[in-house]
Amino acid sequence: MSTATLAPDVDELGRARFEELIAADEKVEPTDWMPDAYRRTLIRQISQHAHSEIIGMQPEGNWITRAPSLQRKAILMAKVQDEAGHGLYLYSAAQTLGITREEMYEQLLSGTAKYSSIFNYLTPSWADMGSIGWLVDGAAICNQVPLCRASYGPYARAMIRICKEESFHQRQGFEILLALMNGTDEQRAMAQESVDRWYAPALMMFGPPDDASPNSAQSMAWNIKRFSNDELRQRFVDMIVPQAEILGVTLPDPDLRWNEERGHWDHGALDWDEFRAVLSGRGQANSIRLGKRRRAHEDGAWVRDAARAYAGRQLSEVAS
Ligand code: BYC
Repeated sequence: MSTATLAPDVDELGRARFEELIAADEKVEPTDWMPDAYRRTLIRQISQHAHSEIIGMQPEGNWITRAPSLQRKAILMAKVQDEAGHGLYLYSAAQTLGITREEMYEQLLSGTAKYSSIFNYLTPSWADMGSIGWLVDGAAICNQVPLCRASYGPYARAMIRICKEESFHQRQGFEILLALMNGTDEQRAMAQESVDRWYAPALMMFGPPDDASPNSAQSMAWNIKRFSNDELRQRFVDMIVPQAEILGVTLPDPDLRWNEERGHWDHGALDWDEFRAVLSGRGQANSIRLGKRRRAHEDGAWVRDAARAYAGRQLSEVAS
């Protein structure tokens, strides 16, 4: 029998097994057969998530040398290092799908891969470290806890550890803002001004509204996404309204009100033109973020060369 006649049977068996796994809500592992589109979707989402973690080190890295105390500096350094770690777990998870790390870096550096819109905003004040922790990591947790149950095993397992660390990140941000809100009038004004800038961009992190989200339906059918973009955005708003009250900050949304019938907080419309502009490279900091990443990659070339030369020598010693 020729391979040409065998191949469809192998694919059919693989497809049936894949559909069984998805229907039973079990994990798909790297050695399992999977449809090309499922593989491509995962590579897109996981690599973009990894890029977001790596680019996401910059807005906070900007404040490490200017943190207001030794303790704040130590905490911020630990958080930024965690983000590097998250990027590495995620690149490793994506590599199990057959893409190399070099290909992913190339997509990021050439601007063909996206990373989260939120990291294209500037961090001009110390209070932004609080807002990033509270709002950005808070939004990340709402989005990422369901990803711990994503159907692709390596992604789901990476997300479990990431979510544990994100919880600490959110608390440290909340605590920075709480300290400022318990401080002087100037400190309170600094915290409020920062929350005013980060609130809407944080809500946009969840992606376009459901009726403008081309990937959601298929990703939900494959158990990659468990909730829609709007459902998760709603969860986030419901979570932060009482937290804002504890902090004593005002959320900059005149349409924010409790909807008795729905049992949720209604929020105002978001500026999706701004979101699209940021995605197309016209945000406050797109060129700063990518420029810095490209320079870091070039500066690190000697480390990669040295590691390759060392690995080559080890291999030739084993072979001889
Ligand atoms: N920014 O059909 P949709 C962190 C794109 S890092 C940019 O709804 P999907 C942290 C989307 O990719 C957190 N692009 O897509 C790190 C798609 O374009 P493509 C990062 C966005 O994939 C350091 C198009 O819009 N989190 O926490 O079903 C310090 C249509 O969207 C955005 C993740 O990456 C956006 N905000 O759903 C502190 C989570 N939103 O790819 C904190 C994992 C949408 O077709 N990712 N787009 O060209 C996801 O959960 C999903 O990919 C999304 C989008 C919910 C983001």
